[in-house]
Amino acid sequence: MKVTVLVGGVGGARFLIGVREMLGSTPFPPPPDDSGSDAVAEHEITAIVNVGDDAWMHGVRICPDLDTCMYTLGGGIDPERGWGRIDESWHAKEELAAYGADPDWFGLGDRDLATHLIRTQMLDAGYRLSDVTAALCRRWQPGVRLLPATDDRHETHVVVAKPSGAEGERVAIHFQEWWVRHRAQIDTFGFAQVGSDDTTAAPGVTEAIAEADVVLLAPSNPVVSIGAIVSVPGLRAALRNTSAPVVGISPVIDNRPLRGMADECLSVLGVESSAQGIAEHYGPRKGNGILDGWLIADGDHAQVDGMTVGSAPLLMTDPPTTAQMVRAACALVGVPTPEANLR
Ligand code: FO1
Repeated sequence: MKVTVLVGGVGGARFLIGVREMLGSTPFPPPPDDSGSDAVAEHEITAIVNVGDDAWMHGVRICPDLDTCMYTLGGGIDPERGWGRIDESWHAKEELAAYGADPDWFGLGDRDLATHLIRTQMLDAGYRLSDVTAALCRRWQPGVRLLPATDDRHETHVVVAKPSGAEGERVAIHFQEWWVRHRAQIDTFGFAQVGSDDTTAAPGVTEAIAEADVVLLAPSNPVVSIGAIVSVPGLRAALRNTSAPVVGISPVIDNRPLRGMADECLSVLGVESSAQGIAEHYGPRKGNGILDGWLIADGDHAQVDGMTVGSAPLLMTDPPTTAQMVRAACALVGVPTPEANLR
């Protein structure tokens, strides 16, 4: 079966672990087909990854959500932080700060820096972000096809009250500055995608949505992760037109996000940070929204006309538990899935 997942951030990466647990690995990058074998793999997992968090810092291109997925699936992630590399050191960051180089608030790890240097060199050489991602995954072998939502610049910037500005003065800052430096604790008025005017979906992205047996929206931040992906021209239409059912997994339990700041982002848009509020925000495909199914945490409640709502335990404690969440999401819309191979 073909499963396509829209993901961002730490929650999204953890969710992909569960999809891979259920279906097994999808070789990525694909092996050179010198084998001539036209054997079609039984299952295929494609992740469409948010690039709204991406930023140029200290002369390198940083892609937090792509790297979080790549490191988490490839076994290189720092599990406590949920981002960056395990066994990390921060000498380059300290040296940059000693020079007074800005920004000094962003955690650039030494091991992580190698990823950004390779990526920056390849981008400078003219490779697209999707090619760069496949090349980096030659080392990490994530077992899931990782596609950036777009190869174009499509950064999330945040409109805030200008720090030490005149009353009512506003300024747009990069999402990373809002998220890391200010921890969202600043008067915030909205989000905007900044980048090229002719942003298009990366190669394979709309096909992965159109040809899927099921499309899943991971329990990622509905605004700056899922929202930033869906804001790529053509993606909302692809979701509304695919023959595959589209199922969202709620990012809240007991109407609170596990980690991250989904509630901060939702409140900026005036959306209630609850299973009900987020369901209405995504909307039913039978209306002008993007969901057919909505899987919420046991104990939470949601009811939206045109949307099939189900509940399950949503705490992603380990891969088999997360795999059960994936099965529950597929079952909600009648998509059969392989049973847990009882070890
Ligand atoms: N998050 C932080 O809270 N503090 C950091 O210093 C930080 C550095 C960082 C470096 C590379 C990277 O890939 C991610 C990093 N993150 C950091 C996480 C990132 O800001 C957010 O988790 C995502 O952008 C939101 O999903």
